[in-house]
Amino acid sequence: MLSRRGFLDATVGSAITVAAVSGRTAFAAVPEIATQKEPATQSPLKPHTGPDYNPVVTLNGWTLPWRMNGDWKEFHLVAEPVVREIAPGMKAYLWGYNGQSPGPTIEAVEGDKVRIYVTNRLPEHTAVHWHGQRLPNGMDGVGGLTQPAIKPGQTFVYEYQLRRAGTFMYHPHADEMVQMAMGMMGMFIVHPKDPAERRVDRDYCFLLNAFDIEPGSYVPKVNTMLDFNLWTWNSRAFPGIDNFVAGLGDKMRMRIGNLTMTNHPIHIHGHEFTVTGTDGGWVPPGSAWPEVTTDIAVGQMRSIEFVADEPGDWAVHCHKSHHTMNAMGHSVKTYIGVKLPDLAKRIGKTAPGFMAMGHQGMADMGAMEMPLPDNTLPMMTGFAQFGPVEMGGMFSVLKVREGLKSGDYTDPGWFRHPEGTVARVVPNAPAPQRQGAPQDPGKAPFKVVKPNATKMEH
Ligand SMILES: [Cu+2]
Repeated sequence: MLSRRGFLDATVGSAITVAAVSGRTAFAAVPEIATQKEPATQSPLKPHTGPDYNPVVTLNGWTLPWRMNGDWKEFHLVAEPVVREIAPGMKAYLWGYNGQSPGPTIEAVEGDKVRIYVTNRLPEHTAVHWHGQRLPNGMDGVGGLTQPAIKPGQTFVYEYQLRRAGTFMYHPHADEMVQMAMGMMGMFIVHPKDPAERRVDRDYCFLLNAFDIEPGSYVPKVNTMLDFNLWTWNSRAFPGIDNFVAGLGDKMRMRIGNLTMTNHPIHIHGHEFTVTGTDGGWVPPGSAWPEVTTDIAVGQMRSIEFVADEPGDWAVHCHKSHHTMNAMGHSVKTYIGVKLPDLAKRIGKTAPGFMAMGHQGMADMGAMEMPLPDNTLPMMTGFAQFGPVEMGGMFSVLKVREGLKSGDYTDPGWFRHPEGTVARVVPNAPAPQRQGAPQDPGKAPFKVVKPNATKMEH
């Protein structure tokens, strides 16, 4: 979780380590390298050059610093192996940029001339594609097609002018399946030239990504096509994903890009939003459409906006329920309808120590402290003020609070509900017996279908 201290540190710049800069090297041919290893959301980077804009907040991430060189805005990306904490209790050995996966968010303004240096510290060649940008063909970053691959140890430079505002991404177009499965990706935000255009109070961005990491291991399986077991936002899984903090009445934006191999219906509780941006840029205001769930297909970007007008702790999640669980759930059998204590007793005779779970659906997994292999995450996890949340993966909380200062992203704790506004138990209400309900599946008046043996499809 984001701590106030973490934020203050980031504000004064100490959380970002910049390679030692002397007066002589400050304007060397290649800009210094900024690195970030902290998994907490870092303070947005206020513009120190050019027109004003309200900077984005990268969920569990950070923004790449830049320098001006004449009228060019210069950035330096370093493709390299990184260690990313997916959530407390699990680390992954990934590939990313500047110390982290995803890489830092690149942020600039419509009309800016950008010069982006890319240094390759990977054990293999790479190239960077600027997904969604309009640019000269030779700057498009497709290895072999528009440029030679960047070999290990080489530094390439990309130069182009940002022609339109919007939400974009960057990722390799070289050994793509491996490099994306290893976590190489980042966001690229271009603000409108006019600071008043499309302005919001809080502007969050994150990428949808996924990994296949065997419990107990650290390196993603790079040839997995669909059957991933860790569904993440910016390479973090719940409860490792920071909250979206909102002041009551704030105009909110979430910019979401999908670099997984499947679609994700992203759902926000308690509010309706409008889709204000797509891959193609801004949706004209009269055409923005209202939703509470928006499906984001592979390779797409969506910008959604709403007014945070309902105080509370509101769930924000992918609506595919197997995307709100973590690695340890993927091989759990269905025990619904099985009298587990009996089964456990029988198995226990031959396999001492056998633990049965799941006779209340799978809720036991959330409440129980299950023994886990080293370095993995329980399927359903996380606690809130009323008990286990029983979630994992692509899940977070939108915390809307009255009286937050603008720019304060500190976790405000759990919501204090006004009296009488929480669903409650009805005392002394016996559950009525169902009439004629079959107690034994053997006597069921319907055909018992054999469980489907096919693999779960993601
Ligand atoms: Cu999903």
